[in-house]
Amino acid sequence: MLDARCYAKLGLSSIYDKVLAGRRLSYDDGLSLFACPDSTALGALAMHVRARLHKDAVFYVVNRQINYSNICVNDCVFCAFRRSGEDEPGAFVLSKEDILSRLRAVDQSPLHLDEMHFVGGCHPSLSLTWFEDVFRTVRAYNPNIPIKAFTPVEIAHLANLEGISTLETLKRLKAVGLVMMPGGGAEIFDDTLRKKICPRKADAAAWLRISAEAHSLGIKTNCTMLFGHLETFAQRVDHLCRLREQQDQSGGFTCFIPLPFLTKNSALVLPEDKAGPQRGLDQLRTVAVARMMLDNIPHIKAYWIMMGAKTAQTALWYGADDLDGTIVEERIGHMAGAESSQGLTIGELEAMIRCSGFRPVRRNAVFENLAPGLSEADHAF
Ligand code: V47
Repeated sequence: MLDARCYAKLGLSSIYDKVLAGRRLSYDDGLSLFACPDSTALGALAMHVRARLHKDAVFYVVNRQINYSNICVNDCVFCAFRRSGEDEPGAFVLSKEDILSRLRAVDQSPLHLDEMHFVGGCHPSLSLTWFEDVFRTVRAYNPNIPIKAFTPVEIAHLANLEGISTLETLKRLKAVGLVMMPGGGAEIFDDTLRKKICPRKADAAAWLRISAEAHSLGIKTNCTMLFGHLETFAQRVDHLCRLREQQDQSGGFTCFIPLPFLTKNSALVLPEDKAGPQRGLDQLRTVAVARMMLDNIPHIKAYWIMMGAKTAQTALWYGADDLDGTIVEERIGHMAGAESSQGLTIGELEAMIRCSGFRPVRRNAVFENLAPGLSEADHAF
């Protein structure tokens, strides 16, 4: 599969050499990869990197997503989830009791939660104190459920509402149990495009700075890129390079999640040349390029909610090593037309992984392996 002659024909000899030697790819290499017409060749190289890091393991988490509200002061053009106020059809805000009853429902099932993933809009009045109270209530109910919550954008918003620094906000949230932050809100870092698609959101510099602050406190975070909208390949590569640079400095990114833009109910209408059926293959190519460029970020997630289960399975052969989890309930992707189900059982996730030729490994919110002790002999490749 990894035949040097094939990569020479594609003009990718130097990239091939670098990947095999574990050397860093440049910005220009990233552009060459996106320009390469042979997706299988990209996938095979990315697989080499992924196998070196994780052998045949594919990680999943038993989690419960809770979207606390979709009322949001930001007005991102792509977002189908956001509502401007309580009176708008489809707007919701969960009460503390709603949140607890969602957790109880899962907890009373045979599932044993390894992550509560808590995320929503930047609500105009839900305060830091209210969230502290929610987390205390969750921990009083069950102190063993790791809390993953708030993107850097939500942290910036909460700090602003409270009139304190983002670092202080993170410290207060850590004190009430925050162990992990999701990677949303990164969208695309390029300033000009960011101003067009999410003009009111914290900018790229703020997003990166807040991630670094979390890292400095020992809070692990993820990172994302929203792609398949108006961005160019150059803007994607720039986004990946900025994440890689930040990771060199602060080191706390655990997983990168490429999020394919879902178009339904979105005010962002794509031009014809961007909207066609080529989008599926583009997802796989983006996973592969990300795996090769992000040499300092351990995991790449194929988020089955947004990609759909079939593409997510295929992405495992293009460099992804994580599928996220059981989820149970999801709104951001589904309000934008995601055709995936709301949740998957452990059995379904494990079957998805095994049928793709990989070995399922259950992990917790911070990517600790919950089934340690497997020997090298267990690895298929
Ligand atoms: O920031 C919004 C994206 C993100 C659309 O860190 C859309 O483990 C596609 O970041 N089409 C939130 N994407 C979700 C997110 C996430 C999800 C799962 C796991 C993790 C993690 C993070 O969803 C937003 C935005 O980039 N988004 N609208 C849309 N129409």
